Amino acid sequence: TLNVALNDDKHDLKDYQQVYNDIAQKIREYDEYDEAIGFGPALVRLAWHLSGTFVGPKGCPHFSGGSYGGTIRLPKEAKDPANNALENARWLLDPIKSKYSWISYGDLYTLSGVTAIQELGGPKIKWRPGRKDLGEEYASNSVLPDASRDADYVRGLFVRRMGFTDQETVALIGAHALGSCHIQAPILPGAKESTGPGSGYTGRWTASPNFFTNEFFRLLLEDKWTQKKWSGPVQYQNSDDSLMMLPADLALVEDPAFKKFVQEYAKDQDKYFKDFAAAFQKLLELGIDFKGKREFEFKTLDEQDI
Ligand code: DDH
Repeated sequence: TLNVALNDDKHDLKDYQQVYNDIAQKIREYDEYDEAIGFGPALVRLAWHLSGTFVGPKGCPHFSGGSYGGTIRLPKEAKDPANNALENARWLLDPIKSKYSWISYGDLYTLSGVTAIQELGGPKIKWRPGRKDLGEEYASNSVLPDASRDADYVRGLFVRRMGFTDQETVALIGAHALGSCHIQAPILPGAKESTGPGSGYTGRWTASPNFFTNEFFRLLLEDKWTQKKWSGPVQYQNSDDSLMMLPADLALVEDPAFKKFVQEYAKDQDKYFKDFAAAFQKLLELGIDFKGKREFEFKTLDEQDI
């Protein structure tokens, strides 16, 4: 069980906007990273993998995981194979953590996910601070999703274990509009070699992996997905073999209840953005009681003419 007392509000919107801006500048600075996708998608995945360790449900006195303790920085959790390649995202944020030593890892990593979603053209995500760093005894391992599995598994993990609805589950997985799968972790700026293995899957889900869109849903429905012939893990390719899907992605169109939301989001980007924003905030707050705490909403660099 976690100690979920929140840090006092010593910092205001101005302080957190400054951290947001520094993260956003880093995303801009290293736009050539990972075959010109940049660091945005990796930061979204970092926030999700920190938060998605939650074993709930909310209100149950014996829950574990979630973003509160910032535990993905600790060896037990960092070395979970599901977290391969995320050392790169943490590398990007280390100098920001040094500059703003008052911010906890949980707050910094969740804020970086919010920053990336917004800077890549996604919706505004409401965000709340107050997480505190916890030690290795609170770190998780082996609780993040297995990409080779089906709809029942996905529902078991998101709905029964984490307390999301079917609709929120579909909305969250639509984040796969961003980024790509890696056999080897991308090479860091200034480095010669990869930091280590990736997930073992390969390819991008969409043709615009550095823009947050509802493309993932449209492609799921409109392209033709066949099993890729290769020696790697089972994954799917589209008609011209330019894009990919994981088995757990295709589960969203194999299950009728999930598919209903895929169809809705493919048609209606505004609805998708609204639902994603709410579900992503819920993900970042799993297991934490923020009742009555102020929500912050950040301006993008563009909106500040930076
Ligand atoms: Fe994911 N994801 N994800 N994912 N994910 C991968 C990459 C990215 C699964 C598997 C993989 C979510 C849900 C699931 C992002 C966001 C989100 C990769 C490739 C695999 C594998 C990693 C690599 O090789 O570098 C599975 C399985 C699930 C599931 O739900 C069943 C959710 C909910 C999110 C979210 O953000 C809310 C993003 C972004 C990436 C791209 C990362 C990158 O570096 O690029």
